[in-house]
Amino acid sequence: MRVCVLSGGIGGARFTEGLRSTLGPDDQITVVANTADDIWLFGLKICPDLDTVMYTLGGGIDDERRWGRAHETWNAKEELLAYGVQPDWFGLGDRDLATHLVRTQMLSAGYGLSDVTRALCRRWDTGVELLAMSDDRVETHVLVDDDESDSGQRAIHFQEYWVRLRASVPVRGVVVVGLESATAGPGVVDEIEQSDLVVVAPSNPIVSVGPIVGVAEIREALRRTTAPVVGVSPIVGGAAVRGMADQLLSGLGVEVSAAGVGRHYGARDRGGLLDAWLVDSGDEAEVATLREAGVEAHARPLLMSDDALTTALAADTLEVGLALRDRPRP
Ligand code: FO1
Repeated sequence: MRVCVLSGGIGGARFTEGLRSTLGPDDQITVVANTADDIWLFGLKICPDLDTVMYTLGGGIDDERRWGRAHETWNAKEELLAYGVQPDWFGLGDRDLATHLVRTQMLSAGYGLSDVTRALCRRWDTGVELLAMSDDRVETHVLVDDDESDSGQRAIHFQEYWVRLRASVPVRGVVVVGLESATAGPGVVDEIEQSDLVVVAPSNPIVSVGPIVGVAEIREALRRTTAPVVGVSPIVGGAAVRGMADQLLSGLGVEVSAAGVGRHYGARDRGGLLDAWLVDSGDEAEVATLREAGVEAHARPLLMSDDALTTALAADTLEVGLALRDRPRP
């Protein structure tokens, strides 16, 4: 079986670990990862979501941060601080730096981001194919209040909004720079069209899933594919499991609930993204309102708090997806 996962960083990587445990050696998993989190710092191209997926599936992730490398040291960061160079709020570990050095060196030699990702993954033996949503430069910026500027707002890079400000200021808008002209990364459209199932991972709907489905060719492929598209809610009990999805959703006027995100993605047969939507067992009451919006919802345990639960969630997602595939298409 061929499964294609649309993923951001932490939640999507964890879900894909569960999928890998559920599927067998003859099955194939492709992860299409968000690249709009990417940032150029100190002359290096940093790709947080690609790296979180690669490190997590390759066994190199730091277990409690869920980003960057295990057994990390911070000598280079301390030296940069001593030179007083900015930004000092983004943690670049010594081991992690090697990834960015290799990536930047290959990009400068003319390789595309997807080629670079494939080369880096050879070391990590992730057991999946990891694709960049696009090889073009795409960067999410967040509009925040700024009483110094005459417009009263300014756009800051998502990483500054999240890492420096800890999502502590109101979101007035999100602008994904470069998205309208971005083309799908090599292999992405084929993968979506050839897969037996497409899963929208429990990632941030605004800054992770949003940019991926915002790539026109990807959005069209998702409309066309015969594969069922099943999503897993990143919102459980009205709150984000991790990260800052609630601040971004409410900032953009999307209800912070499994039903709110399901409606935001929309039912595929009404021009949206989803054929089915998994909500947490505790949010069972939202299934009915989702069905009114034409989104077929199923309540399952969504919290991936250990490997067994993560694997069970992946199995549930496959079960819902394959039941859809076997259903005669309208
Ligand atoms: N997240 C933080 O909260 N603090 C950091 O200093 C930080 C550094 C960092 C370096 C490389 C990398 O790949 C990710 C990093 N992240 C950091 C996570 C990053 O902000 C991700 O974009 C988020 O996890 C959201 O996807």
